[in-house]
Amino acid sequence: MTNNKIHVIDTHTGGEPTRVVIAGGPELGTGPLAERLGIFRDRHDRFRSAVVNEPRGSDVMVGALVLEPIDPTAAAGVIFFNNVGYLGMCGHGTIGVAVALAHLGRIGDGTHRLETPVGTVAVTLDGPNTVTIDNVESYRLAKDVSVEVPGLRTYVGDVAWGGNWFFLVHEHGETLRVANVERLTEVTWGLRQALWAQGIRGTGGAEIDHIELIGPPSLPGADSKNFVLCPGRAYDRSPCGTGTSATIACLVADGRLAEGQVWRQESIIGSLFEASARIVAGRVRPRIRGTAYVSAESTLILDPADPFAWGIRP
Ligand code: PYC
Repeated sequence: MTNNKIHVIDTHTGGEPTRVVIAGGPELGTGPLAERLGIFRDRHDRFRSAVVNEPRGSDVMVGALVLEPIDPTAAAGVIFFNNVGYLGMCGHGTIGVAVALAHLGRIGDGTHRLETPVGTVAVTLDGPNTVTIDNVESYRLAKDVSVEVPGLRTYVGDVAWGGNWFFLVHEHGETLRVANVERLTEVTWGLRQALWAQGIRGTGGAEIDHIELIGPPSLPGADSKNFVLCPGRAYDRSPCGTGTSATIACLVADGRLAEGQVWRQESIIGSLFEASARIVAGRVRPRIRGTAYVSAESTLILDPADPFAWGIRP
């Protein structure tokens, strides 16, 4: 049973929205966040749809359910979700959650920990809008993997983990501009389907459900620009925190980025994250810095008489 009133704070991080659910979410128990995600998915999936899908949301909306953490010294637990399912981690969403918690006065400047289904991350708040994330360990699983996309061409890219699974492509022949998002969506959606069809997977057989095209920057001082296709076919308006983490892991693996060196990642709409690598016990822990703003604080109402109360689901 879910409450019929849901308290949310909407934020956007570099243009990418996050709807942060503060109260009114389903009861998921007190187990590890990965276990709670399983309960959410198996028993309360319509709540996900109610929060992020039309008519209240849109395909681009990412939800973040704020929960009690297991470790009482952590600030919160959080499960991220979107128009089609659930995310392991979400960088832009984590920045949005930290800004929403600060808006509520629940956290102040300084470093706090957030538990996610794929591990604990640290967030450092530097004023009301600027957040630095110390992300989960990130790594490249495979380099120079060829994938043939029927009707298009063969692409070569890297498979990497940054809190979600990514296929990162540099040589794609596309121009990364907002005016081209339909073409970029066609190419990246084709890549995702081809990866699956050709049995190219992440660790443990996980689907590679985020595709990142990388190209030259437009902003002065930026190092590169990306286009990231998310699992539900929407593109990330932000530079994608987990995608930038996967990029950082690949750059370190190639010897192109030293520990602490700053990498400025521009998004397809021209928003920016600053990223760097920390090396902890020989492993890459990316650090991502970005800004988010609160755009609304509201109550969602689930009216039992509303035929679309639980969202329009495919
Ligand atoms: O910022 O990590 C991210 C992200 C994943 C999907 C959308 N944004």
